[in-house]
Amino acid sequence: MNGLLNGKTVVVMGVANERSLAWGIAKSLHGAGAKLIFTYRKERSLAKLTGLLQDSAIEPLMCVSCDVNDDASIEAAFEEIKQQTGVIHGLVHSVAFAEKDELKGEYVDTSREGFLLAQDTSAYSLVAVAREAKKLMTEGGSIVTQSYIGATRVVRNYNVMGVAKASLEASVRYLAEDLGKYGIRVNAVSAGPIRTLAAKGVSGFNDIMTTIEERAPLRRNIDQDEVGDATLFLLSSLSRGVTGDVLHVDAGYHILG
Ligand code: KAL
Repeated sequence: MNGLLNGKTVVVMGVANERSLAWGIAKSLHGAGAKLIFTYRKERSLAKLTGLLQDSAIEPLMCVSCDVNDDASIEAAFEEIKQQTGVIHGLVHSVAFAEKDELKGEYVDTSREGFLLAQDTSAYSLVAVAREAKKLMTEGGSIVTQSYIGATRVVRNYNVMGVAKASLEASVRYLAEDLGKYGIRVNAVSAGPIRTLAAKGVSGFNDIMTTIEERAPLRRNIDQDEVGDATLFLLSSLSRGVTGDVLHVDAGYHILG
């Protein structure tokens, strides 16, 4: 317990199972003394989350249903959170989705529907939740989302998600400008590849992990706990002068030419 977030309340969106980046983040935030609120979409995720919380002896303030593709659901979730706590200090957005069919082959074949679904779930969702979170961040706050290097470079198969992450990172900058005057900071973590449920069954994932091991400055991959601690830094006052930024937690891979 390092106490960096003592007395702070943080909403964490996107725990699907123990491998989720959001779960690594939740553990770091709990260790820093934060009170945690979780949002989930699928009932299966709630069941997983409840089990994880019990096993780790983490007592959440609440778990609330939130479908980020639906404005009414987002508004209802934050209204429930408001009733429970009044004020929040942090928001972790760790949510993304693209149809499996769009994550292989050529980007040029992306369908209009697939493009819009990826943008809606993975990028617009940050804008929508930031708007609601802002109303509850009356003492200032920090918002952190999760990106990937496919936002700025072409990574095979990432395709429509790369364009969605580019949109997400641009949103981080525009939101940082809008919310800065309220003492609210907005940043992204760009994590190296991690074997999560979202990555499951996607072709080429193993090769990407091997490349990182061979080429990244640290010659290894990174894990959920490292993403958790970097996100903790961005949520805490240690990063009080940082906003609109993308922090790479990728063993240094992004500096390579
Ligand atoms: C180049 C990489 C290899 C993988 C390529 C694409 C990964 C895209 C991530 C995206 C979020 C995955 C999906 O939406 C998968 C979805 O179609 C099917 N899966 C699900 O529905 C599961 C059950 C749920 C939990 O997933 C979601 N999203 O709800 C990128 C790798 C190296 C790095 C990764 C995985 C980056 C990233 O963005 O996650």
